[in-house]
Amino acid sequence: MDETPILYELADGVATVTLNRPDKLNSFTEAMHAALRAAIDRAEADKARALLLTGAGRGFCAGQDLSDRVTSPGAGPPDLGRTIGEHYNPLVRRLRGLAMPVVCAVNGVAAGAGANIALACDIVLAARSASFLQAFAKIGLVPDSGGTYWLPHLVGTARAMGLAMLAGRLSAEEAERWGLIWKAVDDDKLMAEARAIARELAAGPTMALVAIKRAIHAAESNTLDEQLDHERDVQRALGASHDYAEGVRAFMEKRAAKFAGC
Ligand code: T3D
Repeated sequence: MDETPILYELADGVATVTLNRPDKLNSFTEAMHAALRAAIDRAEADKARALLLTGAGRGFCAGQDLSDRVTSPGAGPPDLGRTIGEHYNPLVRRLRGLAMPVVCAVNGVAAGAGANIALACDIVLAARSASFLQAFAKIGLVPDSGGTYWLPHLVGTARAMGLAMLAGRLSAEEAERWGLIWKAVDDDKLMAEARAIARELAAGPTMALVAIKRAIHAAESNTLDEQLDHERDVQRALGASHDYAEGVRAFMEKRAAKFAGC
């Protein structure tokens, strides 16, 4: 049994959450899902202003732990719809909806749901040696955890089809070139760079950062007119925030702003 399938640490307003089943490339068990939910709850209760997600060991996450999916003769098939509905989909929705920026440091291979959970985060950095693998077709499944949504939106239909159907590895550098992730980083600099970005975001105007996240996601389905109206409404609300007043004051006084996140 895993004692601590998820590690949690809070420093400088950043909640760092580490997937911690390194011997199995941090693949998901039900216990790990539960521990991850609890860690995100804790980040919210701690009033963290940014979340940093990464993996322990040489992998980021290899998706579902397939040893939990081996059926014995005579037993019925596993209900994958249940686990997706109870665990993976709520996790993706939570990361996308979380009221703080989410940085993902992909430290090694990200396969299956592991790849798509990384893509659900707001800013994705990957070690140069890391790779992304839509492993699903290799085991007779379709990309889940948002995979069939992220791929065409991020890299276009042709590349989405190739990645999903051929289920080959995409290097971190190619993922950056294709626009799947923000940046590939030298392995030995990954965590320092990811922490620096997370700390910068945690010291930033949280309300505005969360509004940016939501506005950019809204643009995936809005028309230009709807998006212009959305920007007007959000800007009106932000114009009444402490951080906007502080940002303007700091600019006029030629000093760094001290954002409070409200
Ligand atoms: O089921 C549901 O609820 C529906 C939801 C599904 C979501 C999904 O994610 S389905 C897709 C599941 N994931 C995969 O199909 C990926 C399986 N893993 C791999 O293809 C390879 O491990 C990798 C390409 C990711 C990495 O390859 P490599 O050669 O670097 O490492 P390895 O030797 O294959 O793996 C190292 C160990 O981790 C190994 O254990 P061992 O032999 O040393 O004891 C391997 O069995 C284990 N491991 C890796 N991935 C998984 C896993 N064990 C269980 N489940 C895994 N997904």
